[in-house]
Amino acid sequence: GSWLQLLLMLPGDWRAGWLNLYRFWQEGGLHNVHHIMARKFQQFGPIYREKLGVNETVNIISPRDAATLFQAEGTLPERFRVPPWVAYRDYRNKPYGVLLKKGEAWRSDRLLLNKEVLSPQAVEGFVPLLSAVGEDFVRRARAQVGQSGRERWTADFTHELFRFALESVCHVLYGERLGLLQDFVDPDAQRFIDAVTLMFHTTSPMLYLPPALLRHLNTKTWRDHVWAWDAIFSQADKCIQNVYRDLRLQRKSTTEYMGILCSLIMQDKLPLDDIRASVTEMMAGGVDTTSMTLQWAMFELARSPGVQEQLRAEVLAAKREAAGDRVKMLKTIRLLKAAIKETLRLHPVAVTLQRYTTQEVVLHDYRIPPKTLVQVGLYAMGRDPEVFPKPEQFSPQRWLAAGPKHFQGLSFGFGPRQCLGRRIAELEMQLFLMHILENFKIETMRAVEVGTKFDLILIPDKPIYLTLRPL
Ligand code: HEM
Ligand code: 2DC
Repeated sequence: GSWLQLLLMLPGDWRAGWLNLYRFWQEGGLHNVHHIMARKFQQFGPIYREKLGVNETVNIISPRDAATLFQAEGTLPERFRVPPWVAYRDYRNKPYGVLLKKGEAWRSDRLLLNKEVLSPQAVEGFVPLLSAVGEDFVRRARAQVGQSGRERWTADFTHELFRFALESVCHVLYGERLGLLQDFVDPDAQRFIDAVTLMFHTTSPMLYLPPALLRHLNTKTWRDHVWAWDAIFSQADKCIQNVYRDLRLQRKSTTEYMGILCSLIMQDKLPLDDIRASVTEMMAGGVDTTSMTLQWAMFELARSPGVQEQLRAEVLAAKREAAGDRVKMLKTIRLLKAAIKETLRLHPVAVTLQRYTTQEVVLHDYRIPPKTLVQVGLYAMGRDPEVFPKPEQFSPQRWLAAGPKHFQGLSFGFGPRQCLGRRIAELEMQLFLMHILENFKIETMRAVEVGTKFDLILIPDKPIYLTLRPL
């Protein structure tokens, strides 16, 4: 009774879910989820209730409320399960990986994966693998500079970075190179990249519909979505089969690190189907996320030459001191790490973080009942002047200054359900930027304003042109 009453008091548009969805659609909400949320926080204050289609949520923006939410999440946290992703797996009878699993089944898989993917020991082994891909990018960029005949390389780097990101994640997953930073690009790999982009793109129009309805709809969006996941699963399966075969035929050298998949197979603790499901998710999750973040990072550094110089000085000093030892270098590049955090503050991949409450929580004096879907407006929080003074300023230094940073850096989520690929992503981005800063000046043409578009993940709303100029 009292729960209901308190929920009823929450501000927001939550009475007419379908009408709200219709309005949302009309307003062009599909690609503007982040702007609409920011506006609702302005209109309703730091907590509001909403209903879109079948989805009811309570939305919060302050780090304090986020802390309350996450501290009450328990040992089996659950986030919003993206309906079309669930619907695809049920339709094709594919197993869920950690991304979509729930309860104890999620937890046991996740604990085994954490050891191979997230633990400090495992992660140190990724350094040479990811650094090598960064070096290849530099080599390719130098070749492009040479070909241009103009002492620089100017381009929209989207596709180059997609290939860099897929090459990186596959190197750590499979211990093998795909060769995507060469002139000839394997068409199957390119198809995988296109499929991941299409998969994200076709997810957003179906986000607010129930999974049961989705596969009975024979719309183009659903068919494209199925095509995209099919392409993702079949390409990942090929990579997995290759490794499996090499392992059986003892073609893998046992002296060097052989990759996450090999370790998981040899440990023999997780059934092969579950390994495959989660490795497929990691391969797909490793493309658009890091590449878009790197693109934003280079854009911000191009627009703030002063910050760029500071970072370069830090990286070059670290290199001298560590005599080129990348593991050592990574321990001293504080400002570069802060620059990545700062990039993700302004340009988060995930518009929100979400959790289903398992017990009553009190957020801003409202009692929220169990089983409520609560969303932390990550994009809105990153641009809230109450949380980040002068939010429009790109200032990595703000992360190093004194003062509380409690629940402010949430770009990879929080707790046991946080991003599984976090350490891979961070290392990959740190090493990439280290190599770039050691070799090139990053410039951008004019003061072109680039906005943000929601395409399930947040991406630039227009192409970004960048110039790399050898130092
Ligand atoms: C989950 C962000 C890169 C794989 C998540 C979540 C966020 C996130 C916010 C939800 C966390 C939560 O609910 O608390 C990012 C960002 C990335 C990135 C900002 C890069 C800039 C990657 C990469 C991989 C990956 C490279 C694969 C290697 C996953 C998986 C999950 C996840 C599998 C689901 C984990 C689970 O439910 O147990 N990511 N991600 N992500 N991410 Fe990432
Ligand atoms: C999208 O309202 C908007 O890391 C929804 O690497 C709420 C929501 C739920 C889950 C989020 C999703 C949003 C954005 C993309 C995320 C996803 C969880 C994991 C996924 C943040 C905010 C991502 C990109 C993974 C994707 C792995 C996949 C390709 C197998």
